[in-house]
Amino acid sequence: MMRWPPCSRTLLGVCTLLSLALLGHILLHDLEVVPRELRGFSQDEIHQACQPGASSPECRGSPRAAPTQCDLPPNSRFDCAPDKGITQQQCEARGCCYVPAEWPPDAQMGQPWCFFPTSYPSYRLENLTSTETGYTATLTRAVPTFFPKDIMILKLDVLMETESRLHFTIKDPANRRYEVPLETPRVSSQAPFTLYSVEFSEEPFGVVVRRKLDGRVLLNTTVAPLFFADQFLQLSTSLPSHYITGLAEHLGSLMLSTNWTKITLWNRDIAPEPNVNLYGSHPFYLVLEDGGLAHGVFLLNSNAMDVVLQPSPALSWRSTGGILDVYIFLGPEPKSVVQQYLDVVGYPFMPPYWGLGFHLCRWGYSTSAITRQVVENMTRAYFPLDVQWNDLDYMDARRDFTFNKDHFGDFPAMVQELHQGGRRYIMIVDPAISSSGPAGTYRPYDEGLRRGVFITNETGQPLIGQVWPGLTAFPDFTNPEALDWWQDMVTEFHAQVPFDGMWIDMNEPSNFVRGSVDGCPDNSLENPPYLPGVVGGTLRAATICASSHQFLSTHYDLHNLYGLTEALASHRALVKARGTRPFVISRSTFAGHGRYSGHWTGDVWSNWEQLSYSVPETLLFNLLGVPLVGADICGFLGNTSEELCVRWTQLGAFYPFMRNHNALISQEPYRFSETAQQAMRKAFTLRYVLLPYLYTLFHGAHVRGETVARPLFLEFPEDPSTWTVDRQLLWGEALLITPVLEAEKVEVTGYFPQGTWYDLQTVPMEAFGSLPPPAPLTSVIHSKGQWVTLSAPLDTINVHLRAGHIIPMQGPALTTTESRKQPMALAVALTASGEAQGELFWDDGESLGVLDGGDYTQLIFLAKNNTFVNKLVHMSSEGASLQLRNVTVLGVATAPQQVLCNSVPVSNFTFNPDTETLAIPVSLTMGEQFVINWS
Ligand code: MIG
Repeated sequence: MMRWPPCSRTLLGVCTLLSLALLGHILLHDLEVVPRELRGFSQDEIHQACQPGASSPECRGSPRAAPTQCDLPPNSRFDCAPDKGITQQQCEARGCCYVPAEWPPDAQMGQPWCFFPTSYPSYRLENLTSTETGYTATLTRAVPTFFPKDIMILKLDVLMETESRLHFTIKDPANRRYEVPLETPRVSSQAPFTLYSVEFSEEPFGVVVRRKLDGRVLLNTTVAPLFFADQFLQLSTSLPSHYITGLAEHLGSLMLSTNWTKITLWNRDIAPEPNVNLYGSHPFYLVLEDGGLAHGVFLLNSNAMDVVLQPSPALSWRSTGGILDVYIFLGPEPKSVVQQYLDVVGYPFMPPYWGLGFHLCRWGYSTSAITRQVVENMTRAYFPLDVQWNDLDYMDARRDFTFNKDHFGDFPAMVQELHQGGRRYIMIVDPAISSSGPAGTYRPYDEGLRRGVFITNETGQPLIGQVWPGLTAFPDFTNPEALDWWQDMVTEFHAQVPFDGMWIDMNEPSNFVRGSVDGCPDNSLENPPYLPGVVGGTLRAATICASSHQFLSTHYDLHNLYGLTEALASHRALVKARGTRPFVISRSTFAGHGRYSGHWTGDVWSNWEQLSYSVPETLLFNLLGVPLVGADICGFLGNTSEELCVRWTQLGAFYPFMRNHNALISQEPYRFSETAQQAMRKAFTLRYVLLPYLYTLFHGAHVRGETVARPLFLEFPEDPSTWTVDRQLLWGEALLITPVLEAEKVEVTGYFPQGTWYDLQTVPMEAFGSLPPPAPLTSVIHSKGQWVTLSAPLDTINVHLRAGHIIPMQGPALTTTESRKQPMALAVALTASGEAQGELFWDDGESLGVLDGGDYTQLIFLAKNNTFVNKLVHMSSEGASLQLRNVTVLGVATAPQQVLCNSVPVSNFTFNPDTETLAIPVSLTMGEQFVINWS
């Protein structure tokens, strides 16, 4: 039960309001309750600056801002010239304050010289009324802003949807504007109790959201004026802390800098570098508050936008269209914030088991013979390989749904052979469809034309750009007909080549010419009054014309959804073509992408910097509900070094999606020295041994909205030292991975939260054959919450098992088809009080609908008082027959005299007093209930 908020004197009105609201009697007059110190500015001040009815274009005739209203600390100044650089005169003509300022050290952008006075006009709240779900009100603006087409009357809807989720929208009541076509939960009545309270400021209009528990203000939009013009929407808020993450996709540390940072969301094909708009857009952030509570905010808007962070701290959303559709998630734990966000955008899809194995790809496997050879080389060198890939090389003239009859003449046979070897096959598919051949020669285009699936230009003809096959048209995946057409193309091609998954690239969408081969028209969508900080200085850079037409709206509105909609189309098509769980990996993404597909981080360079950036990127996508993510192992652009490739393979073994891929240069594991290969093999073995645990984590993501790879702060939010850790990752709750991310290092320093951490490599896994013998000493870390320097020779990636957890493991093999038949083992890591718990989810690894059909096995493991048991939550025959051969208990302080398994003495147990490890060979199946105890 949550406590009632403290009713301090200033807040009396609020508490009154809330209590009354609960009783269903809202006194609307009580709403003038935002405490003065929270307000951006007062009513009097507003009247001073801009008399209602004034009409000059720049604050329409307002007098210069009075000097006192300009007396704001630099960090609290909100930019009054977001659209362009302006002179003092122009600034003051806007009714704003002009104060030149130094560029703050280390800031990504300068602080504004022209900023809003406290009195700058905004909207006024009127007619606030209660509804079934919350409140509704009208917002009116008396004075236009300096952007064209202000919407002077708006409708506010506040929906108190769940205990922890508040939702509000601001729209134009007179004209329907574009809204993101994402299916979101509909709620018909107000939550009976909420963790938040909502307050409104009447004039200037603002929303203030507090956490009832401690009264902390999580959102306060009164800090700057609200803008709602046709092509410029701005909503600013204070932030309760400097610890903010999210707002993908960008390259950089996990925590964003509030020292004047701009994040631009406009999906773009570009080799990742810091401070530029990248392939995906996720307008969601998570903030860690003092004490370790957390909240999140999601702006459901897909238009090109900037998000500005400043040191007060505050955040401004600046979007170029759509509506303001805002969700606030109260947590209070960071884990719950992620889950609450995913309740809105969707939980991740469940990948097939084989998708968690190793994937190998290269741009330049130019024939099927070479591709086969690669697979054979992997096997010869004893490297696992689950999925072989091909890049553009397989295609005929780089056209989708074709294959090159000279170089890949036996393509279907090659894929069938992979299947016979227990492997799977994936090939690249680009969205752009070749449009240049004579009619009747290329079915995807002919059919697409006939069915009207392509994005059109101003003349109503398919917009033509240029991508790999030459001239191309772009399917519009927001058109239901295009989904069916795509499904037909996929199914027909699958009937020829029985591929297993799709790699969807170039779906920002990427275009080698700006806009189209005919350029773009000159209109306000192409040249918006506010242009976010996009690379290339125009919306059409590396993509198609913003004003081109799609089924649901203009490309201007839908651009950021291109990858998501193609992922949905591909996911759906694969279900149809194959009838088992789809596997799609996409470059471009949007909020909610994880429902349909995973993501790889694009064209990263083979260098150490990119290696280390891949950790925060992986963590970030997990927070965004896209757990199936990874970078190209050993790097994509440029040439890797052996050492880099070893370290990258070690880290890559802990990417949820593990693929080695490169442009043109060979970097398969077997290319390197025997020493390097040994080191890599060790990492591969760890990966394959841990797959049952990884799969169980994906199940948790799929059914509970959990993360797979997760930042330390998710598990240890109350320890602020964890908040900025982004060179280590956790797998679930139990495994802490501390990779080496720098050249020529044989040690690595990592943060170990308070507790006991067991070096996973001390678990005797001889049973599995291929792991090296236990490493000596330093194996157990008893941490007070501290940085620990670990030994990390080239053949080692440090993996620690957290006390209190039990993980399932399985013998490795060269494919998951084989490893799934191996016996299992359990590692039981006891806390000081001797307890631990864990879980296993198991099914056939690829069928659809196993949860509904009940064809799965779910077990819980519990250890306590020198006793270890399993609990059968759900059983199916597949899981029931899994063999369990080994139980290793870590943290057994005194040598046991006797071990019993189901009351039968185990004679051949071993105990290592140095590592406090008790190894118990058993002969059980997972489907039988067991009790193991030691004394
Ligand atoms: O313009 O298909 O990010 O992984 O190898 C480059 C060729 C197109 C970009 C992808 C990369 C892929 C490459 N593609």
